[in-house]
Amino acid sequence: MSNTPELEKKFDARLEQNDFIEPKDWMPENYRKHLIRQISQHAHSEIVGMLPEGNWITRAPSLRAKMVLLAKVQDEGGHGLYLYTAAETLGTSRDELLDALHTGKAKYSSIFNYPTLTWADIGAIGWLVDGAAIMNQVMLQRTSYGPYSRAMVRICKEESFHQRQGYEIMCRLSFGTAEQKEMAQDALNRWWFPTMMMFGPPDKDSPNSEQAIKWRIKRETNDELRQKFVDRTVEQAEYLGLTIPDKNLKWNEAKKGYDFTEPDWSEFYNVIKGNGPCNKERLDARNQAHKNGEWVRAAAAAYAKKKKEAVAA
Ligand code: BYC
Repeated sequence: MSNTPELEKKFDARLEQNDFIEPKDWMPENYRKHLIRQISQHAHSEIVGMLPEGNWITRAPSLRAKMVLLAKVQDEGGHGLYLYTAAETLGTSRDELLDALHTGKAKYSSIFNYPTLTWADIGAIGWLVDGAAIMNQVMLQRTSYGPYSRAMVRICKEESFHQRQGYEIMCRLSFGTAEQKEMAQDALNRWWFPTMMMFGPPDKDSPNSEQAIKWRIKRETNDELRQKFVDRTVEQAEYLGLTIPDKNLKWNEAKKGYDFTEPDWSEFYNVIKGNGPCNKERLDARNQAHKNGEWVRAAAAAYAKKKKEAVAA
């Protein structure tokens, strides 16, 4: 068996060549742990992310809007599935991962701890939240771990439909009555800064970024992605005739990007510690859903056992 420094050297050389690392390949223990943390948090975000939007399925303003929203929320359940499966290839189990979510040990995206008060929030989530998610996930298609990268390729295709679904709602409202436009503006006002937090803390305060970039898990930093998101979104807001709630937003010719106000990072840390407006509601809903699904898991396990016995007989 080769010794660890030798294996590490080979591993680094493969990263250098942009090779994918696959489940049965040797990898440093901390690389494996880093990936389990990030991929599982991502999976949790997908399934917790179903809750704020699920809140509006029964109240969607038309049959078409209801069908589109249902499809979107269902896709998110599928994204959770791909990601949990990718995490399992690293030697953890679905039960362990879900337990960490249900007991509040694992994080999920801060954004899903805010409430969806009006239909315009469904538009703002699709436009801004999915827009931010895509910005981050496009880079993750080139992440160094094969199963995560392949999950991301598929997820990104579906996310672009989600972003358009949201922008379509924002178009309808912004070009509708004065009251509808006001609803759209109100949603933008409430979702703007929480969306900016999705990219994570500023690079100088991000404990995981440097190593993630070295391992080619992340290809761009939190600040780089946040800047790209702002630059892309300003024009979309202008088209809608809506105002981004930031007085400092200004084109900076030297950096060829916008200057903008940072979100309130104390609010971010408070939310990820469990004290956001909906943290308790979200965890309670996930725990209840897991409990309600117990008979399905038991039935599936019994069926699998019977099938195995039949094959063996
Ligand atoms: N919320 O060192 P850092 C979606 C944590 S979209 C909560 O920069 P990293 C969806 C971070 O975990 C959202 N926690 O970390 C969209 C770390 O704590 P731990 C999901 C956050 O990992 C629509 C600490 O803060 N997308 O799914 O280098 C509908 C320090 O941060 C957040 C992904 O998960 C946050 N916003 O960078 C439905 C993408 N930001 O773990 C669903 C994959 C930071 O050390 N993930 N933290 O205790 C990533 O790209 C990276 O993990 C992050 C953070 C950019 C999120």
